[in-house]
Parts: sequence; structure tokens; C-alpha cells
Amino acid sequence: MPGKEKIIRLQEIARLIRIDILKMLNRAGSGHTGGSLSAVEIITALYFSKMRHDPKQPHWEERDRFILSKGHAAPALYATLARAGYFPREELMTLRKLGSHLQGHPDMKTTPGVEVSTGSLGQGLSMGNGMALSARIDGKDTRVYVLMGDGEQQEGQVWEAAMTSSHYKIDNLCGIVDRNGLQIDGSTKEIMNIDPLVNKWEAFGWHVTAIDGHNFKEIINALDVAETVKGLPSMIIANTVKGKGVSIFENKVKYHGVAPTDEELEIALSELGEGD
Ligand SMILES: Cc1ncc(C[n+]2csc(CCOP(=O)(O)OP(=O)(O)O)c2C)c(N)n1
Repeated sequence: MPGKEKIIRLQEIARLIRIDILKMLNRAGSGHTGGSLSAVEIITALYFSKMRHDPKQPHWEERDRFILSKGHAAPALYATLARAGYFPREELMTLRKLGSHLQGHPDMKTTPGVEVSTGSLGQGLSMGNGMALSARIDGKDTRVYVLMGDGEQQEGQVWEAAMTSSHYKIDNLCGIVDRNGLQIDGSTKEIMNIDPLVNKWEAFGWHVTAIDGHNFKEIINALDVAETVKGLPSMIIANTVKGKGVSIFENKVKYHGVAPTDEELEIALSELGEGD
């Protein structure tokens, strides 16, 4: 269990990451605000608490792997990687600019720390299976984490991968669903209901936990438990709020793929406090 001090440190990192995300999106003038903000605590917990990784050696063979299957939340990954030390934070302000390595979706060939190129929804878990299986074949204790969206659960490939993970007992794989309840053009319930999600993953042979995806204690605890589960893959259903942290963006479908204007950024920064 993480102590109080560690939780406070992670909350501060998450706050600063949110500020970076909003500034870079505003500068770019386009991009995905809601689904980046909902994933902040999950990605922060992985990079600043759970995963074994070294920003100075992005290709270190013993590292754990993170796959952002919901690749449109790239700003959250970029802001986290920069803060962890993979590349200078100033580069965040080049998001989506011509010639920048920080494009709208993650590119493994250009951005240090990005493990796979994503953006076409539904593919991350299959890639996670491959990475986790190859680690097992190589006799490494690497763990692989795959973050998906809840709208993404509507992709057929997710369930092909789900079957594969349990069939091959891939227990060094941990999936996480950022369950913010919204997708590109409405609520998941109305567009293509994915409920009951916990039962679905259990029926596919996974160990499943449902948590508050903004609560560091619950996130870290669930990640720790997943590590102890042997013989089957683990899934964490993280209940989140799309646009989390800024009142004008929270639970608003509109901010799925819209960047903050100057006025909206000002409101956001007044709510989030001083950056660094
Ligand atoms: C295969 C595929 N189809 C469509 C899209 C366009 N698209 C981008 S984001 C998105 C909605 C995703 O919703 P969700 O998974 O719930 O993401 P979140 O709400 O966390 O941002 C869609 C349909 C895509 N990127 N890939």
C-alpha cells in the first residue's frame, strides 16, 4: 500500500501533467482533451510508481512496457514521458506541429519511450499479448500494461485478444479500461452498450477488479494485486470522469476531440493552480 506522502507526491505530479496537457493542446489548437484528462492518474501511477523503466535508456531490455491503445490520448502520454525525463518538456509545445516528433497519435519510431504506434483503436491488447508472450519465451519478468478506452471495447479485435490472453495464461499482462462512460459522439451506454463489463472480462477468463481510476491508492493496489495473480491475465476497470480536473470539460462529450481555447485554458489553469 502506498503511504500518504507518496500519494501526495503522485497527486502533485498528476496536477502538473494536467496543466501540461492543456497548455500543449491549446498551443496545437486541436487534439483530444477529455480522454487525455481521464487517463492522467492511471498513466502517472504506472510511470511514477509501478513500472520498471529508465528514461535514460528507453530500450533497456528489462523494462516493463506500456501500450496506450487509446492512442488519441497521446497528450497524456507525452506529458508523462517528458516529466519522467524521456525528452525535454519544452518539446511538448510542438504537439501536432509539422516536423515535431509529437504527432496527434504516438509514433514509436520518433518519440523516446513510446513502445508502439497506436491510434487505430482495438489493436493494443493484441500487441500486448505479443510483447508479454515474447518476454515469457525470453525468460524475463517483464510486465506489460495496456490502456484501452471504454468505447474501444466495442472493437471486435479486443475480444479476440482477450481470448488469446487467457488461452495462453498470459499473467504478465495487465489491461486497464479507462471507463469514462463517453466516446466520440455520446455515451457508451447509448451508442453501443458494453455492460456488464466486469462479467464480460471474467467470462473471457480474466482476473478483474473495478476501481476508482482517479484514486492513487486504489490504482496502485489493483496494479499490485494484478502482479500476484498467476495463470490468468488481469484486467482493471478504472471508473473515471472524462475531462477530469476541469469543471468545464468534465463529462462533456464535446471535449472528446476539441482543444481548449485561450479563455478555456485560463479557466482551467485557475482551477488547477500554478504550473511549473
Ligand atoms: C479503429 C478506429 N475507429 C475509429 C477511430 C476514431 N476514434 C478516435 S477516438 C474514438 C472514440 C473512443 O472512445 P473511447 O475508447 O471511450 O475513448 P475515450 O473516451 O477514453 O477518449 C474514435 C471512434 C479510431 N481512432 N480507430
